[in-house]
Amino acid sequence: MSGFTLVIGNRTTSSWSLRGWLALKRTGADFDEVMVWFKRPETRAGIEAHSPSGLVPVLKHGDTVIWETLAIIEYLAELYPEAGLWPEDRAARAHARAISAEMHAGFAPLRNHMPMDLQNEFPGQGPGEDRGEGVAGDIKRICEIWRDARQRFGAGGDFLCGGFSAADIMFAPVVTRFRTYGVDLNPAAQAYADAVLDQPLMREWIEGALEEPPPGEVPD
Ligand SMILES: N[C@@H](CCC(=O)N[C@@H](CS)C(=O)NCC(=O)O)C(=O)O
Repeated sequence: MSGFTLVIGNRTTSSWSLRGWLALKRTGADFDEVMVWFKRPETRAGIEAHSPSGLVPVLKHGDTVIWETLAIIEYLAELYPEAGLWPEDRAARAHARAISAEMHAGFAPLRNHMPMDLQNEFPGQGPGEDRGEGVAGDIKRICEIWRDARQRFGAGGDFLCGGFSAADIMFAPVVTRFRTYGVDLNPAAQAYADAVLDQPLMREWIEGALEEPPPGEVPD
């Protein structure tokens, strides 16, 4: 047992939990999972019992408590360099870190107006539809990021910098949002999105989400 505990929210809607879980699963390490159900009277206390920021995911490793997804990724990348969370090539690694940081810090309109929901699809909300102020710009920038990374660093595989890396982990919830909200993508962006959705760990998370009760209806 490697002594990790990962505290997450429910799989259907917790996009940051998906990122932390993917990063930890990529290391191959065993871990215990603590799930805090969202939208319940006890949710706040449940998260605050583990998280100094009041947010999940949180990674616990012995006495070490790590919150903030990028810090979790960096911690795991140091412990498990062989997991390839960051690309080996320095330029690709810098690029992967830049786009991961951009994802982490930005795209508030997309997050607010297109929340992750792995149990539902909202068809008919095509590109001409009004998704909310700023969302179209976010989608455009994300597609640029994907195209640029794929062109410059993606030759070795199907993902942004070739192999499945932390950059793909950071964009994975966005891929699901594009599917949920029926965003039309150009063929290259769609091929990338399909590769992410077909990644085995992504499939495992989504299968778990589909087995959950609908958000708001949680088991006693
Ligand atoms: N900046 C944080 C964001 C974490 C975050 O926003 N987590 C959401 C879930 S996806 C949360 O814990 N929300 C608590 C709540 O809704 O009560 C990170 O990188 O981990």
